Amino acid sequence: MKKVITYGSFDLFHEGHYQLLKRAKELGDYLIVGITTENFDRMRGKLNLVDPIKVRMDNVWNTGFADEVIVEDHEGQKIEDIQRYGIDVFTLGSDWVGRFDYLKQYCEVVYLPRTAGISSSELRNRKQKIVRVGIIGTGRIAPRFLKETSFVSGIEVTTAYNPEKKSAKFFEKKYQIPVWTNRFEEFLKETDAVYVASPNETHSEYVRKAMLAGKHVLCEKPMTFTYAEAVELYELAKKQKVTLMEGIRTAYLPGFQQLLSVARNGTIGEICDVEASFTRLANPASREMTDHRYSGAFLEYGSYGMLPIFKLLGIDYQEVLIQSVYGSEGIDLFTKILFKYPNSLATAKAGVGVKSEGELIIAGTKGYILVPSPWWLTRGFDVRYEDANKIDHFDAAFSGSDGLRYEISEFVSKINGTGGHDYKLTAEESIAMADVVEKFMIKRRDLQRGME
Ligand code: C2G
Repeated sequence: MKKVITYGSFDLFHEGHYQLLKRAKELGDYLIVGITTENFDRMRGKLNLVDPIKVRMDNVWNTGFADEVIVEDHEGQKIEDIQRYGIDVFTLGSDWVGRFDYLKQYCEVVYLPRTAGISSSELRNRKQKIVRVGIIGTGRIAPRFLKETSFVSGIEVTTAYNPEKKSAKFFEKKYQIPVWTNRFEEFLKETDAVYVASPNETHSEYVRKAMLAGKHVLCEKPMTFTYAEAVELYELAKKQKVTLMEGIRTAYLPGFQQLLSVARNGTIGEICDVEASFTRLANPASREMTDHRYSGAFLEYGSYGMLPIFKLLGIDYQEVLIQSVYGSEGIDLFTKILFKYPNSLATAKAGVGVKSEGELIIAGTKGYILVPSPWWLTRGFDVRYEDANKIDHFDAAFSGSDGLRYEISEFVSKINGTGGHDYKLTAEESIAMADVVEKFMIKRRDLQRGME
C-alpha cells in the first residue's frame, strides 16, 4: 500500500484545497492529512487564521479523500510522521517548491500544481470570502508578495498582469499563475483586489482603473507623484467603497506599532528629533540607479523615512528642505529631507548607490529610542538614557524575512471590514507624503532641465 501525507491549515476551505487533496489521494492508496493547530500556525508566522481547528478538520474529512486526519503542532513533526506512519510520498502545493526537499532522504517529495482560479461559488455562503488578488507587475517584488500571501489566511493570488510579454511568460511558467498581457478589464474581472507592483510611473493609473472597476487596491509606494492626485485617489476609494492602501510595509509591522506607543507614552519625554535613514547599494544597472525620471533614492526609499516622522510629529510641519547628491542624468543618489516643526526637527535620508547606517533615532527630553539597522523591519529597539548603563530593550514579533505578510494581513482585514480605524497609515499621511514627493520631483526636474 502506497501511503501519502500532506499538511496545511485548510482555513476558509476552498477549491484550491479540494483539488490539492484530490491530487494527493491520486498519488497513492492511503492519504493522511495533517492539520495545523492555531498555535503552530502562529509559530510558523501564519496570520489571520479564521476557522477553529475542528471546522478545518471536518472540512478536510468531508471531502472524502482523507483516510486519516491528524494534528500538526510542532516543528520537526513531518519527519516524525513520515517514519511513524511509514509514508511513501510527502506532498504539498507548488507554492512550497524546494522548501521541503530535505525530506527526500526519507520518502518521495512531490509538489503538486496549485490551483490558481479559486471558484467563488463554493464560498458564497461563507461570512468571510477568500480575497482573490491579481498582481499588476511581475518584477522583483511580485514573487515575494506571492510567497508571503501563503502565510496570510483568506487571500489568494489568482492571476497577474504585465504588458511586457517576456516578464509575463517567465512569471507564469515559474509560479503557475496565469498572467494577462493585455485586456486589463478582463484581468480585473477575475479579481476582488489588486496589488500594484508595476514601475512607479504606472502606479496611479492602475490604481484608478482598478478602483473604478470596484476593486480593492494595495499599491507599492510611491502611489502617485502629486498631492492633487493622491487626494483624488483617496476620494475615489471612498466613493467606490473600496479599500485603498499604500504599501509602506513598515507601517504594518507589530514592532513598529510597539515602537510608536513607547515613543508616545512619555518614556523619552518630549520628542525633539526623528532621524531615519534607508540606503541601499543597488545594482548600477537597476531601475533605482538608472531611471532618472521616475526612480532614484528618494522615490524608492524616501517614504520609509517620512513614515516615523509623520507618525510621531504629525503632517503639519512648518518647513521642508530637500537636498540631494546627484549622479549622471540628474538621478539622486542620496537625498536628505529636513522637516521643521514648532518644537522639533526631523530628517529622512535615502540613498541608492550610497551606503550609510540604516538606523532610526528618536530623541527626546528624557532619553532616546534607537532602532538598529534595518529599522524598517522593526524586530526590536532600545530605549536609552543619560546613564549609559541603563538600557531598556524591546523585542517584537516578526515572521518572515521582509515583513510583507503584515501589510497583506492588514489589507485583508480592511477588505473584510475587520481592520478597524485607519490608524497604521492614514490617507492624510499618505497624501502628505505625496506632497513631499511632488516638491522633490519639481526640484529634481528643474535641475535635470538645467543639465540638458
Ligand atoms: N493549495 C493549493 N492551491 C491553492 C491554495 C493552497 O494547491 N490555491 C495547497 C497548498 O499548497 C497546501 C494546501 O493547499 O499544500 C493547504 O494550504 P494551506 O491551508 O494554505 O496550508 P499551508 O500554509 O500551505 O501549510 O505544515 C503546513 C504545511 O507546511 C502547509
